[in-house]
Amino acid sequence: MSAESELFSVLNRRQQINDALENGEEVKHTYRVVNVYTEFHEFSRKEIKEYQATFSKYDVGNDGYLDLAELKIMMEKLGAPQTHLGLKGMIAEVDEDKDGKISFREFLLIYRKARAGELECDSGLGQLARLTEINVDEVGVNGAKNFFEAKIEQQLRTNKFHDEIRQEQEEKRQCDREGIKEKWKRKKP
Ligand SMILES: [Ca+2]
Ligand SMILES: [Ca+2]
Repeated sequence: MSAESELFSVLNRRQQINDALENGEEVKHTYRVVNVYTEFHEFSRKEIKEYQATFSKYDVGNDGYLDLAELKIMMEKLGAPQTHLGLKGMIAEVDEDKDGKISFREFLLIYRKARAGELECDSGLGQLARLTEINVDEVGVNGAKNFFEAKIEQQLRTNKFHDEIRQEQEEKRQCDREGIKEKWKRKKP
C-alpha cells in the first residue's frame, strides 16, 4: 500500500467512525490480533512450541519477557557470553515495541531473521539462533546434520528465491557445522 492510499484508508476509517458515532451506533474496534502461529507461517506448530520451550527456559522470572539480565545468563549458558553493549544491541535488533526486553513474538523474529540469512553467524543473535536451534546432545552429530539438511530442503521447496536462499543456506550450513563441532568439542574435551 502506498503512503497516500494508506493515509486515505486511515482517514476513511476515521470518517466511518465519526459517522457511526453521530448516528449513535456502537463502534467496533479493529484489534490487531497477535497470533504467532499465523504471523510466523514459516514455522510449524511443533517448531513454535520448541522455541516457546527455549524461551521459557531462559525467562527465569517467568514474566513472558527476556530482559537484559536473563539474556546475559542465557548467552553465558550457551557458551557465547556477550558484553553489556552487545546484549543491548541484541535486544535492540528485535525490540519492535521498544520496551527494552524481548517478548516471545520478538524472540521468534530472531529465528525468522536467522532463516532468512539476515544474521551474521558470529553476531550475538546469530549465535543465539545457532546454539538454540537444535539440541545436539539429544540427536547426535549425524542426526543434527540430517536435521539441518532436511530443513534446508524444506526451505528450498517453499521459497520463491531458490538461488538466493540456497547461497544463504550454504553460509548458514557452514555456521551450523562449526557450531556443532564446537558443541561436540565442548562435550568431549
Ligand atoms: Ca523475564
Ligand atoms: Ca520488546
